[in-house]
Order: sequence, then structure tokens, then C-alpha cells
Amino acid sequence: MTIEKTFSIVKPDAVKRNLIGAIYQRFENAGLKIVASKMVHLDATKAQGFYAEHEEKPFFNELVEFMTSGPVMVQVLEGENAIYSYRELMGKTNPEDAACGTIRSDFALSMRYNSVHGSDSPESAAREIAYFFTEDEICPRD
Ligand code: IDP
Repeated sequence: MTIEKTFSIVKPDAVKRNLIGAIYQRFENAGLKIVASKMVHLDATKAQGFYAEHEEKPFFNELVEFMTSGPVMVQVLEGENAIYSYRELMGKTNPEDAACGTIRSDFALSMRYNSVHGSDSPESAAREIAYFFTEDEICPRD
């Protein structure tokens, strides 16, 4: 059994539609514990740094514009194989391809406005958690 931490964002489209509680419920129902959480309104520099790997992509500027368009919830989730299991819970990037019952299938509006982010590897999880949280903001849970 590998207990991991992963990084998650409830994106502006979901916060605007008052879906924070519904999405947090999905995390908890799936056995993922919230061990850190806060609301932030990203500025362009913070969003560009977060998505630096996509800098050359045609959708980069619109992605940054979207991610700075309103507050987001950022959280650290902990659980067994949390990185993979949260990616499965989110569903594919494009909600049209996301499996039934996934967060993106149920809540996302489009490929861009897709409601949630989740780390895709242990390296990304470590980088992304540290990008938003200090060690002492992460609370150990039983
Ligand atoms: P992921 O969030 O499923 O890991 P990535 O490929 O890392 O997907 O893309 C990051 C984010 O950029 C997506 O979640 C989505 O909001 C946005 N995005 C990705 N591809 C496109 C696209 O082709 N058009 C518009 N937005 C996109």
C-alpha cells in the first residue's frame, strides 16, 4: 500500500458555479483525504509558472486567462495511490472523452473549462504542492 500526496485545483469555472462542495465530496467519497486547502486568485505570473510546461502550446494564453478569471481552490489530497486514483476520478482532459461518473464528465464545460486539475506524476505532485503550500500548511491526518 503506497500512501501518496497529490495536488488538486478546483478551477474558476467550477468555483463560479458553486461546485466546491460537490467536488470535495467526490474526493472524500473516493477515499482521498484533504490535508491542505485554500482559496486563491492567481495572477498571470503565478498561473504562467504553474503551467510553464505548456508555454509553447497554442492554448497557453487562453489557459492563463481562464485560470486567472476568478478564485480557485487549491488542495493537497492524500490516499492510497493518490496520484493515479485522483487522475482516474477526474477523467480525461476533454469531458467528451471522460468516463461516466468522473468529475470532468459530470461537471466540466469543455476541454478548457474542465473544472479540476490533478498532478500527473510523483515529480509534478512534489513540484505543484511546493508551488502553493509550505510544509507547515499540510496537516497530517489519521
Ligand atoms: P490535464 O489537466 O488533463 O493534465 P493538460 O494537457 O496538462 O491536461 O492541459 C492543461 C490544461 O490546459 C487542461 O486541463 C485544460 O484546461 C487546458 N487545455 C488542454 N488542452 C487544451 C486545448 O486543446 N484547448 C483548450 N484548453 C486546453
